[in-house]
Amino acid sequence: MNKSDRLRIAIQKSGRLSEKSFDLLRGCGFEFDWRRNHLLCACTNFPLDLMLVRDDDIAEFVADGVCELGVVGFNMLEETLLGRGDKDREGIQILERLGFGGCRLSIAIPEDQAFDGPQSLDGKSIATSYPATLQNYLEENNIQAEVIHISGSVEIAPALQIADAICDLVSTGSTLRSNGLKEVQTILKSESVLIQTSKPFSEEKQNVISRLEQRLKGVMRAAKTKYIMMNAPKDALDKIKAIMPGLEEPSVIPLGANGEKIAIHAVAHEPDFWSTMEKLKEVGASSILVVPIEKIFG
Ligand code: PRT
Ligand code: ZN
Repeated sequence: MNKSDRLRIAIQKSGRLSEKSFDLLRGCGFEFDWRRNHLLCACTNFPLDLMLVRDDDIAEFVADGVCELGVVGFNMLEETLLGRGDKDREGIQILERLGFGGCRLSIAIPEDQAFDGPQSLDGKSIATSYPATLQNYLEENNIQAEVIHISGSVEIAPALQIADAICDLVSTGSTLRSNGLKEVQTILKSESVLIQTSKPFSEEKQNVISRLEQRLKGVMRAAKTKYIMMNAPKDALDKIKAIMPGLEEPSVIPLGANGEKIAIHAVAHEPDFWSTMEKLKEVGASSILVVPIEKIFG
């Protein structure tokens, strides 16, 4: 393969998304020639190079075609594209929502102040590291407020009287609480996404992306799926299927001489296996084993 046919993917070098981004790629079977403080890190068993950069630069690099793929928070993607005047996201394509790095971009005000809907922000000043996203929200909602761009520690702006309100990322809400603020309006919900450039690239690279995407889907599907085994009275089978609608074609094996008991083995998709196991026990299932699945393919 030509050197220029190696795919480039930008991920966060160090921060909240780094470990999960790495884990996902390692889960796909990619091994890396890891060198400390290098910007580029070659994959030794797949035509792929990692670009390790700040999260602020990822969407920019992908939109400019410096790399074909990137893993970035939707919040940062939106901010970058709006900042480039690309409201319709023409510069990139979202390939996958990755299910980690969940947070929301919200407006918060001092706890002791009243809020009667977004219009109460009229005439106020709002400090944020997301000026383009906030400006877009204000314009779409016809709110006349001043956007004050600050790059870090946004949550202390009201106490320092730099702004009346803030617009920042929230996950647990504890940063807001410990700064005497309350969340009053969510303007964007976010999670990490896999993005692809809209700039043209070779067919060879497109094939590599398709292979990478297929592996990624396999890893993500496996994360939500378990292999479940249990014993149960024969007449409980229908009740068990009703408890687990995500059960895929279970194998049912008669147990003992009279076949009154059965063993059930199946792949299952369940949001909460603990509560499912409790319900299974109630209908007579016993020896319930839930086993993780590493990969699902095909
Ligand atoms: O150095 P680099 O520029 O790469 O990293 P960074 O410091 O700018 O970003 P980083 O690592 O903090 O965040 C990277 C991405 O993680 C963000 O763009 C989001 O997509 C995602 N993410 C998820 C979060 C949070 N949750 C989050 N809680 N990013 C930041 N926060 C901060 C928030 O800004 C606030 O200060 O955490 C605080 C609030 O958290 P709670 O739990 O107290 O509500
Ligand atoms: Zn950053």
